[in-house]
Amino acid sequence: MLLASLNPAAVAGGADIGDAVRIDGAVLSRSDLVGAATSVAERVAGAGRVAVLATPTVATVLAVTGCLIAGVPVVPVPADVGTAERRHILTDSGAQAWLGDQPAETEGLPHVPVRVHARSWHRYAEPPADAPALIIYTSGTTGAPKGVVVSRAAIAADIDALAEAWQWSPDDTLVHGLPLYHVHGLVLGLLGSLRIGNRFVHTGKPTPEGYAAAGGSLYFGVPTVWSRVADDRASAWALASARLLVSGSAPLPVPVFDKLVAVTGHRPIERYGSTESLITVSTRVDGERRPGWVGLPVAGVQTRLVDESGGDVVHDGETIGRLQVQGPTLFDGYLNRPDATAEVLGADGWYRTGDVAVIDGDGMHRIVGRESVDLIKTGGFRVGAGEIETALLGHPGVREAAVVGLPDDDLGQRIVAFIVGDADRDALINYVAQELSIHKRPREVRIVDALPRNAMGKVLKKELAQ
Ligand code: MLC
Ligand code: AMP
Repeated sequence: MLLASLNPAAVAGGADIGDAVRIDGAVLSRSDLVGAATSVAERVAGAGRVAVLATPTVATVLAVTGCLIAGVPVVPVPADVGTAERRHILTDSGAQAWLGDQPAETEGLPHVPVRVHARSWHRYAEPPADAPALIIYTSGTTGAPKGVVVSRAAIAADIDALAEAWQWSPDDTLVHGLPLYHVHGLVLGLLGSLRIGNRFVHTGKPTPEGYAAAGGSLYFGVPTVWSRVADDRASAWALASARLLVSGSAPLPVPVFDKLVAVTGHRPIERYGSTESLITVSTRVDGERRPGWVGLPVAGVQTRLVDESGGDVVHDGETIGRLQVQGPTLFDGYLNRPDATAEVLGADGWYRTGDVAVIDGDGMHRIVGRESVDLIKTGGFRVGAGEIETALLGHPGVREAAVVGLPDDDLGQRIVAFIVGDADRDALINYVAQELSIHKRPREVRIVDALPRNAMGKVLKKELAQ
């Protein structure tokens, strides 16, 4: 069973915990979760796909859980989504309804609210393991985001592998304040907790104060969050009593790792993955936690490094290769995009991550960077330069646009747009926030006379980045 801790028999048999989920000021017991989510399941059973505006609320928790009970694939929609991106996700996914919190604009679809106090004790048969659980939209270097089809089996395999690496158990209290529309917050944080059976606390926003007040044993954060925690000594000290701090979704800078050790006493666990592969590499509770390195493949996963012609790259800790991964945690493909799927997922089952890495003689992995400058990681969010450029070109004041990710102490990379045209900088930032999503907005707009281009007319992004 994917959400093993919600097995009605176990809950009825006394395996309930009174505060299984804490979110947005509400508390749900295990029995509340089963009863209310099954009631949601009764209302959506038989639907092809439903969209959930993934705000951090009880409604979102019950909507996602209810769909997983009924075997209805969920399309999580970013809580801060804008107009064009919302329309794209709904059209591309073919979602038939909105479930849970009400979106600003329904795009003509029915909205089904979640009744938090309704209960059903109907018992659904467990859907097939290879059935899709989630369709998570994620950015590529160009074009609109693609829907990554993630199966129930992939989620189960990933959570189990991480539980083994981290000694994650029902005794844990897992705390995070990350978005519930990506792998980190949703798959690992929420679904992980509902599979393992630990208490789950969502802090609303991932603030140092929120983390300090939550009294957890297991904390998840992106590097931006850990950097902010490390700079807040009082909050950081409150995490000293935790069991494990885990960082992922983007590179954890070595100085932040070192500072966390100094202020919390913890050497954080680092783990690496993606929407397409889920989490494939991690340091272990019982293993070395080396700053700047993301660890070993988790149980069931294989990795390899290849050169430009596909040949094996030596594992000497120095020679850089393109990282590929294989195993039970991989996605099924991009929805409606066999072409894009074939580009990254070989017939041999290896997923080409687009990341470049080194592996040392002990199998430890270090992520060196991305193959393409056009995929930006900002605050742990993956954002394609192309989608922002396309959005900006839709503004009447923009003639040319080039977007790059520049190094940023807080966000890792910050989105910077270079514009040829005549427009107000703040208006352009707001325009992207309203069209795509707030977290995809450029943090900075620079108006230039011309973009540097090569003889073929291609923008020289490396020059812009300097
Ligand atoms: C700012 N705001 C605006 C705005 N500018 N609102 C409207 N229009 C504008 N132009 C508002 C926002 O709504 C928000 O309000 C507030 O300003 C701050 O927003 P922000 O600047 O975006 O927040 P920031 O502090 O920069 O966010 C940092 C962060 C965030 C770390 C909290 O980046 C984050 O949550 N990152 C997590 C990403 C993640 O989970 N990635 C996992 C991908 S899965 P208000 O009121 O809402 O605060 C993956 C796999 C794996 O990668 O390996 O894990
Ligand atoms: P996403 O699909 O949003 O999960 O983004 C996946 C990408 O995030 C990966 O391909 C990496 O580029 C990056 N990433 C995730 N975790 C790490 C990590 N621990 N260190 C470095 N990069 C990471």
